[in-house]
Amino acid sequence: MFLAVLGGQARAGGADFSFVPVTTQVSMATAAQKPIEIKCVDRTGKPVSGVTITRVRLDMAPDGMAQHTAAARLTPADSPGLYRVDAQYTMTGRWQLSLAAKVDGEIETVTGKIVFEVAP
Ligand SMILES: [Cu+2]
Repeated sequence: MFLAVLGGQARAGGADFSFVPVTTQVSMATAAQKPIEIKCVDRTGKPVSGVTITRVRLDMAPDGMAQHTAAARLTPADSPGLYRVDAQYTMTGRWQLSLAAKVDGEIETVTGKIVFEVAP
């Protein structure tokens, strides 16, 4: 019994969690009121609580502008694993959010990339 539990934990890893977008489009004009939201989920798609975001990068790599960055701040929203992404977008097009996080009970760092569209 004890060994079986250890075996299960050994197979778990950072890849057991992922970041997914709740919305994939945001308007530059209303981004402050209606920001992009993302959530951290487990393999079954269930939202995960106990997430600490450790790194955030926002850039336009999907449109060939990896050097075009913007500051981004993730704020926990009102349900587990859900975050709103506050950013000052300076251009329409596709933006990529690169994330690293720690999840309670998981030793490995969880990473993820989310691409979304910024419309006028
Ligand atoms: Cu750009």
